[in-house]
Amino acid sequence: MPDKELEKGILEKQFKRRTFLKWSGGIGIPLVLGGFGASQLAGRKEPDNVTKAETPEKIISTCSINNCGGRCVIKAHVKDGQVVRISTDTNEDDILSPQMRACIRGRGYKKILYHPDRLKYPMKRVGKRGEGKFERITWAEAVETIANEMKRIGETYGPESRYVNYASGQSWGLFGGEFMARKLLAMTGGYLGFRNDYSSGAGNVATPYTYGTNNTGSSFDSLLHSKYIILWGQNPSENIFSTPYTSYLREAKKNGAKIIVIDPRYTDTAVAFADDWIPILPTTDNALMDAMAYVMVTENLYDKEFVDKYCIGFDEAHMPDGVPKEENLRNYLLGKTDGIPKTPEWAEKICAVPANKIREIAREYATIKPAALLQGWGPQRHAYGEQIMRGGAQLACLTGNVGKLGGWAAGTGYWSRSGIAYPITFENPVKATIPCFLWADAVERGTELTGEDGLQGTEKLRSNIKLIFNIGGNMLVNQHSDINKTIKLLEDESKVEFIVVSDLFMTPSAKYADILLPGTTFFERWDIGVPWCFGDYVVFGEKAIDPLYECRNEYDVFADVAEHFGLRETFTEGKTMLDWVKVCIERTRAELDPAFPTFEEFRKKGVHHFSFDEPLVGFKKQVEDPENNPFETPSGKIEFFSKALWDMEKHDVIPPFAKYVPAWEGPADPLKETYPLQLISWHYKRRCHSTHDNNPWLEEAARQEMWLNPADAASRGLKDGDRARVFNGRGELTIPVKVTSRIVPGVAAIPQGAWYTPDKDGIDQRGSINVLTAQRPTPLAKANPQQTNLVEVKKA
Ligand SMILES: Nc1nc2c(c(=O)[nH]1)N[C@H]1C(S)=C(S)[C@@H](COP(=O)(O)OP(=O)(O)OC[C@H]3O[C@@H](n4cnc5c(=O)[nH]c(N)nc54)[C@H](O)[C@@H]3O)O[C@H]1N2
Ligand SMILES: Nc1nc2c(c(=O)[nH]1)N[C@H]1C(S)=C(S)[C@@H](COP(=O)(O)OP(=O)(O)OC[C@H]3O[C@@H](n4cnc5c(=O)[nH]c(N)nc54)[C@H](O)[C@@H]3O)O[C@H]1N2
Ligand SMILES: [Mo]
Repeated sequence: MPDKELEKGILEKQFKRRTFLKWSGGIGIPLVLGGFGASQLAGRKEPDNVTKAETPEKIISTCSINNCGGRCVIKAHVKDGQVVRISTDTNEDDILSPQMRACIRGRGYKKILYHPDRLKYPMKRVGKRGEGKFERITWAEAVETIANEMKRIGETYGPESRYVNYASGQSWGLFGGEFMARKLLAMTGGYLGFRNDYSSGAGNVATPYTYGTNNTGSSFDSLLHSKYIILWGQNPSENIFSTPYTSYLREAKKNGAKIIVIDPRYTDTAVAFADDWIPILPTTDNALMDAMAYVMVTENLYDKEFVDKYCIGFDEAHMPDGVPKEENLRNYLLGKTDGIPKTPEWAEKICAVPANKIREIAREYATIKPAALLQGWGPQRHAYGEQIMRGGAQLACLTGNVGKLGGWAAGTGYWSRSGIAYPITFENPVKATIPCFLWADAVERGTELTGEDGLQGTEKLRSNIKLIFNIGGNMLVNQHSDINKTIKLLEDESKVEFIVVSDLFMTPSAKYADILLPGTTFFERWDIGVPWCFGDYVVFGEKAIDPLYECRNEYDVFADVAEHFGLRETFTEGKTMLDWVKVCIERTRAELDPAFPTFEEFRKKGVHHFSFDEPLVGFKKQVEDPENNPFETPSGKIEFFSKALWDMEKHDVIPPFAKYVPAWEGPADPLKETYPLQLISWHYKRRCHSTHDNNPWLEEAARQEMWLNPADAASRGLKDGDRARVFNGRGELTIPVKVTSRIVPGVAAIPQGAWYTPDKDGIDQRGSINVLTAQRPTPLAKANPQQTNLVEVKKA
């Protein structure tokens, strides 16, 4: 059926159904009003005079596996082979097994599933790369071309020339297309691997220098015991780390916890939860942290016993061997090494938080116990993002809140105590890896990369990247930094010689494909939705409808490609996706958790909650019994001072303990005279990155707009709703302005993920922030600094 008609047909059916509901005495209304669960409705009888629908609607429980941190229950109401409506979890909402309610994105997914612009058949590029001209081909031709190019490029340049780009659009199920592409390449000679991610890249590398691990968090139910909670650059009301996280914050608040939000923006989280909002200039958090530590130390509020017993590097008496003893944290704070005491007045000038406020929160955090400092990752997607993650950890230790119920160790904050047995495995014969953020560098100058750049597993690469699989991701163009630079690189067909993209839409990245494949949505396949490590649940993903048009699962496509190498059986192990789902469940029951439901039980329940007797407390055993449980650091202690970092001898940008390092394109950069505003982005409630940018319902719910403080707007003659040009040396975009005192003066914020939509002069018309961001990596982790940008704004 042509798409427009399909969509129209569905709307008509929906309308009929609404009429039906009206007559049937209001079933569904209590859910809209809130407060009533399905159980209250179960006993109701339909009046006899209602006309029955001809084919009954079937409700199928499935799950989105896009890369937000939650997984939720998406109930597809299927009639005549079409999803006519979406509802969500109606189980009783209990704090120990909370409802897995879908948010606006999940509930609005029908507009993606049946979007008229869905890719419908495989295509090959016919114009210049990036021009967006494609021609329909058969699946046989698509598969054969991919197999031939894999072979040709592998034979000409070696396996290190083949790369699967970071792509998170379907990464939280069993069959992420990018993962299946890696298996395919691993089986046929190998590929250049990557390490780390775009999410918490700086933190992932930095935090272990303090604690030996990134597993520094506690389970969210531990927050019910906290008396004071600092959400440092974290916005869970809008960006989902775990579906029920905010339920725990709500309970914590009911229990009397005071909640502080530190963010340049008065976020939805601040609106919903904060007793106090501390606005701050981006990139300057470590100045605030240093001053808080200064107050704790000079007012003798810090937990001396904890610091002496568990930490090294605080003072001369606790320094590692082989380093100058005076280079300790305490001397730095007091100004003994550099002549600058890190007083609140010193910090105020840098971060714009009033000195008295700094004193107040330092005193509160040091004295109200237990207290939890949770760090978001927005603050570490910055030029020196490593510092903020170690800085938060330093404060958690100074206040002695580590290893205690209701405390929190800060840092990256991973925790995990639930899981399933992941059935599909493979090994890449190529051991070389790059940091994921450096893929464009590996296209441009891969053979020149060294260990200094973060190349590992080999001294030198034998080739630049020549082939890219970009599967279920928009990183090729939209989500990576400096779009204008990246597209120039991709347009040069002598550099990357072959690009395969699989997606649902003609995204900015898809335009750069040589072969473009139409993927399926989660409604069209079997799967299991796995939350990020912060979740104690898994969600069943039943196939609700057959794939639309000629859309295909990457698993099946790559099995066909494997066949060209005589490796179909090796790729599939003789299994369909449904078989793998069953294997996963059986192995989870056998190897991990005998109480895990069977396939049919899980399918019926839709969601499985793992249950625990008590909260998980990060570093509990290290703190309760340190002799038998050393930290996983070189010293076995918490390392304020890391000798490993000291030995790198780049103390100005990689200091041995966390401290404020003024950022390039931060508030102290002379470039501010040309580009006076700091520009940050955030993860928006109406999108998962770039996914849903084309969803009309969500555009209505929350449009793409830039936040600007009234003072900055007035000095530029901008009124609320005006269109503005935003530009710097890397690019330019236009976007409507929301003039609001919900953002600190001197800072502009654009929600990340809008689709790059250039006009004929290359000026983005949609507000795609990555035309303005930089490809300069952070010094230690080589991570993405996509929040560190200076720009100017003018009326368009
Ligand atoms: N400026 C700036 N840039 C950022 C960030 C930032 O904060 N600021 N954040 C970074 C972070 S943390 C991340 S994780 C990355 C995310 O960047 P990406 O991993 O690229 O995520 P998405 O943009 O959501 O792209 C997912 C793509 O998959 C497609 N898709 C969705 N579902 C399916 C499916 O089932 N099958 C197939 N075949 N395709 C599907 C969608 O249409 C979409 O095009 O962005 C990074 N970029
Ligand atoms: N709805 C939704 N949920 C999501 C996602 C999504 O795209 N949409 N993406 C998921 C993914 S992959 C990730 S990695 C996470 C991202 O999770 P985070 O990285 O934590 O989210 P962000 O919104 O990028 O940043 C959080 C906050 O940091 C603030 N911030 C920016 N710079 C600074 C600074 O210098 N200092 C301080 N103190 N605050 C600063 C921003 O204003 C923002 O409110 O979210 C996940 N959840
Ligand atoms: Mo992310």
